[in-house]
Amino acid sequence: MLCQDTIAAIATPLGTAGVGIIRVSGPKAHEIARRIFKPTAKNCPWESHFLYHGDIVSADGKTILDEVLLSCMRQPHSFTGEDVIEINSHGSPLIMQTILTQLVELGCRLAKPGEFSQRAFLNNRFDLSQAEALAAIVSAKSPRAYAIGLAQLKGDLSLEVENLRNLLIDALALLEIAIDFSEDVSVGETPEFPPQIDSADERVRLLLSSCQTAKMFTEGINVVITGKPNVGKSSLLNALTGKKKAIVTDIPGTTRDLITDTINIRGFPLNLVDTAGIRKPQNAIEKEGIDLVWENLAKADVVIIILDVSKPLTNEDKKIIDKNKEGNILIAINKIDLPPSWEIKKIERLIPRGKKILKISAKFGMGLEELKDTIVDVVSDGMEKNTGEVMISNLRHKLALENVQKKIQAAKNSISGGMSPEFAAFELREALDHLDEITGKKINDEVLDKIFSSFCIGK
Ligand SMILES: Nc1nc2c(ncn2[C@@H]2O[C@H](COP(=O)(O)OP(=O)(O)OP(=O)(O)O)[C@@H](O)[C@H]2O)c(=O)[nH]1
Ligand SMILES: [Mg+2]
Repeated sequence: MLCQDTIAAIATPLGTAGVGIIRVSGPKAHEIARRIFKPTAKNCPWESHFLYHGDIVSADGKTILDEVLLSCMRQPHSFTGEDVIEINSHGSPLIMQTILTQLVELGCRLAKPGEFSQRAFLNNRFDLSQAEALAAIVSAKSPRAYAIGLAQLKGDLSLEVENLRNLLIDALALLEIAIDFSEDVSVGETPEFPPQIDSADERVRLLLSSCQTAKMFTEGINVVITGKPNVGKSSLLNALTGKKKAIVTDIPGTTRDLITDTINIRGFPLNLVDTAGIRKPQNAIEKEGIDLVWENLAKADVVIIILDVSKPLTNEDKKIIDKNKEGNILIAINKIDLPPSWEIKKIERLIPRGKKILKISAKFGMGLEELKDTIVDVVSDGMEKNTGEVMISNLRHKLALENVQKKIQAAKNSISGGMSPEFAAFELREALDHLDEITGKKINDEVLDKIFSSFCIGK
């Protein structure tokens, strides 16, 4: 499906850089390139997939705007499947904008966000899940998130969806046969159960079980640091990030706002959140800060509760432990460089068995490596160990798969309930429709527009 209009956009981030890329796609791409580009070589062959050196000139041909490298890719062998040109200009926002303006004057339309990818999808260069993987790669926060996106881009998820489709289609074929012969089945006899339904069900279950792990790799693990004032929460944030992100003083109640930063541990992005110390608030500002802490504790994947070993434990410490102890917590006993004023055994009695207790000195960097490892252990403990398989990292795919699962379940129920095979066939056809939403085989234009509009301009 080739589009009528030719679109153009700056494909690199707007800012100063060595090189910037302006991308043009559509039926007039080459004609426009010939008008705006003066090649250095006398006999420029304008062959596809070659890079040419020359100048970009103004529409009247009188002014040189920049010295560039230009590549042309003829359809269908281009990113979008259309005629494409890419201009590698100098990376000045002013130059790139000037070239883009020229392109528009010569008949290009400014591309909408994600429009190049949308055209690639419409021209079957890849399916929808692969297009989404492209966007995920661009915004990946960790090497593992990148790897998940890359596997999806290479078609791992598309292949798994295809395998699932085949299982459901085979099951449907068996059900159709059963429908044709249903008059021969006597009343009360349960129709044959196509084994492919169970196989498909198991594969969908496995895919869905990867969501939580994938989400942690892509969005990161939310680690909230809590404790009463002055125990060393901000010191820990600074020590873990290696930056002076938060103000550290010996005045209790220093931190009020949430202070966040992300670090990467074993491929997981850890979104660290330093918070206000929890105590009876002394003023309205501190109260707001402490309210924020409780909100964030509810959303945390892991809570680090800090206790100061150099000062006596108080009811505030106990209250913080008590309110969080059922979640994913780990206790960091801080300031171990100072003489202790209580014994660790005291804490063991306050928390459920199996919760981790670590000794650290945020100020002197002691015990931090173990702490980082333990944070990842705490979250990865509950995950299914299927990280080598295809992973689902996109909410839209997850929702579609949940619907597939519901429909498969409905099909199973109807067969085991002795209903006519037509009912199960109906459910499986709906399961197939939901499956096709993932790859975009069956999806309405509005949803498509919405998906692609969340991509970057020039992508
Ligand atoms: N000796 C020692 N002092 C520490 C350690 N960690 C923090 N401190 C000191 O404890 C004081 C409080 O540290 P902060 O990191 O500001 O504590 P906080 O928990 O963020 O305090 P609030 O923001 O007030 O809730 C500062 O004087 C730090 O230098 C440590 O491991 N050893
Ligand atoms: Mg602080």
